[in-house]
Amino acid sequence: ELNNNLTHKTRVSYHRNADTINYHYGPFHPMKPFRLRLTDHLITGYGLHNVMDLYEVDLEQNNNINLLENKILKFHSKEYLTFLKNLNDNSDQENKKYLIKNDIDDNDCPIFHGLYRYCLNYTSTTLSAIESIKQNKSDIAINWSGGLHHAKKFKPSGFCYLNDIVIGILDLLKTHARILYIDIDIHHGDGVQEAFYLTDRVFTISFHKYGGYFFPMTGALQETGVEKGKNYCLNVPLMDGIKDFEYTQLFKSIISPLVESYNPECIVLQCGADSLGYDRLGTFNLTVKGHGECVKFVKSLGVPLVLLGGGGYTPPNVSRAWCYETGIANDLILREKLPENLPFKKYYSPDYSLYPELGDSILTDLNSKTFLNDTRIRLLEQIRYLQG
Ligand code: V1P
Ligand code: CA
Ligand code: ZN
Repeated sequence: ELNNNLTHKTRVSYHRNADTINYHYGPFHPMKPFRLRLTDHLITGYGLHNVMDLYEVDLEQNNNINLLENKILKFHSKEYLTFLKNLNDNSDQENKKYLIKNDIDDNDCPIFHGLYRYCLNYTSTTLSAIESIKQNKSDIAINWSGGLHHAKKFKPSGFCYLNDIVIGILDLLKTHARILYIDIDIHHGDGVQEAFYLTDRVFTISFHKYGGYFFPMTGALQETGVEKGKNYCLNVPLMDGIKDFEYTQLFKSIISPLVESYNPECIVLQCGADSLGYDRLGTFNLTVKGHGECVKFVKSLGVPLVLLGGGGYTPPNVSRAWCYETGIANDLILREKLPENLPFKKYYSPDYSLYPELGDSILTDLNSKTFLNDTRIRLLEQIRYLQG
């Protein structure tokens, strides 16, 4: 519930890097760091920067690139980090060799100008958010440029080069005993799941589209962790067209008993916005309000929270969702009418609303009531395996 805490304002910190928004994956690539610029303009347009602690992360001022690289090396291999670091200096032939050897898809993960700096930017911004939670300086820490959940130890995957989530969680494990990772991006959070598959100290759960060769093709209900990590991983495979009511109902009915049983000391929520209707890559039908309802629910659990971005390929909608969710973090319900004098306002036509309705041209919901019910029952069974 909003405004349930009248004695203390929720301490929210907003972590951003002015440089990250300037990078380009290439003209035909769906991942557009420009969406972060739209997001930031909306957030400032609504005045939200005035009610949060602002952290401007700056690599130039931060003379601790060594420290940052040490944290990255807690997950990624030395060889891979060296490859990323020397990319723009290496010969094309040397780069090609690493790509081939490691089966890297350079359509999804192109080598663009300043790639290493881009990676350090979003990763250090996530680490800045993590740090404010570690030091108990905020209740909720936000980095919309983070959440790149597919990156693997040795290689990039699905638009993600460094896995800022894994790197951040590994750092947070120094002070926090149990961390819950929730992923509402339409894609399976495979990189994060894999990194913590053998441990009970990080519980990972991802909601995603599964089936029909949808990237990355993992995330079946049966993937539940191994060894010490057995039962500390959940997957919620869904089909095309799921809508707000069904999604949020399923989300709450799973997350609620999960948090009760696992009792996490911190929650990291990846808020990939490609689960919204009309996403260029996604096939779900969530609205800004439905997507935000998940954030609102997680906030209501009263556990320290890190909010990260992720996917999202229709930039105006991505920025609407992340601005709305920044409002939710601050217990504010933002007026529907977008701010006057908003830069790039034409991108929000024809409605100029923060909460546009989905039109009629949405995909059919292929998730039957029986399918969703069966899925929920199986997931609740898994949760019962956790020690109370
Ligand atoms: O499907 C694939 C590849 C093609 N291979 C045979 C597998 N790649 C997807 C990658 C989606 C990544 C999502 C990242 C995230 O979860 C987190 C940031 O949101 C893909 C798709 C697609 N429709 O699934 N790549 C592209 N489209 C693509 C299109 C144009 C140019 C470059 C990549
Ligand atoms: Ca997901
Ligand atoms: Zn995605």
